Amino acid sequence: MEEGEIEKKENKNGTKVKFILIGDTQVGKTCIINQYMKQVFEDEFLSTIAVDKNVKEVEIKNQKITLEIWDIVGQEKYRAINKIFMKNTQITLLVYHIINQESFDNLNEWYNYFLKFNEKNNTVIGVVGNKSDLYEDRVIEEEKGKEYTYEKNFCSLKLMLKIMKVL
Ligand SMILES: Nc1nc2c(ncn2[C@@H]2O[C@H](COP(=O)(O)OP(=O)(O)OP(=O)(O)O)[C@@H](O)[C@H]2O)c(=O)[nH]1
Ligand SMILES: [Mg+2]
Repeated sequence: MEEGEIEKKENKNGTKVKFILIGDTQVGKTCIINQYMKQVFEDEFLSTIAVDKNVKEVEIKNQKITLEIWDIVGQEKYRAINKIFMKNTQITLLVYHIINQESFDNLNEWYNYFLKFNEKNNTVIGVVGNKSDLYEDRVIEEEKGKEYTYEKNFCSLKLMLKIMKVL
């Protein structure tokens, strides 16, 4: 994602930018946020059952921006709570993991859910193929992920949080 794109989506009220991660349970949404906020990685899975907000101040081109990063619920049975937090989002990451076909197939469902609360033109959307360290077991080839992002005109990202921790 380009710095300029973040700036373009800047909130009318100032420099607050709302950022959400959406996708199936276990794709790694909470781990991505923890890696970004605290540079930690947890092997143990603790499913998110209540939406959580993380705040980080960043500086881009001498301008202070407050990122509000929302960690939403992936598990189907608790998902109803998400709708309260979906509106007015400026950056959205659609997350799947490369060893799970269903998490990739469900991206459109997540995207359509997102569109119920947001306009496509008001947000920067990225697609994350997480758990790239498990490439030997991958079922979603990199090309498939790229095809999807080009088709939809999204940004594409590849992450491997576990290895980032080891490095
Ligand atoms: N190998 C590997 N495991 C990962 C990676 N990212 C996350 N995990 C593991 O995947 C599991 C799920 O991670 P979470 O971040 O809790 O998943 P989530 O998407 O927040 O799930 P919900 O909160 O239920 O929606 C955990 O056991 C993590 O340790 C990665 O890049 N590589
Ligand atoms: Mg979570």
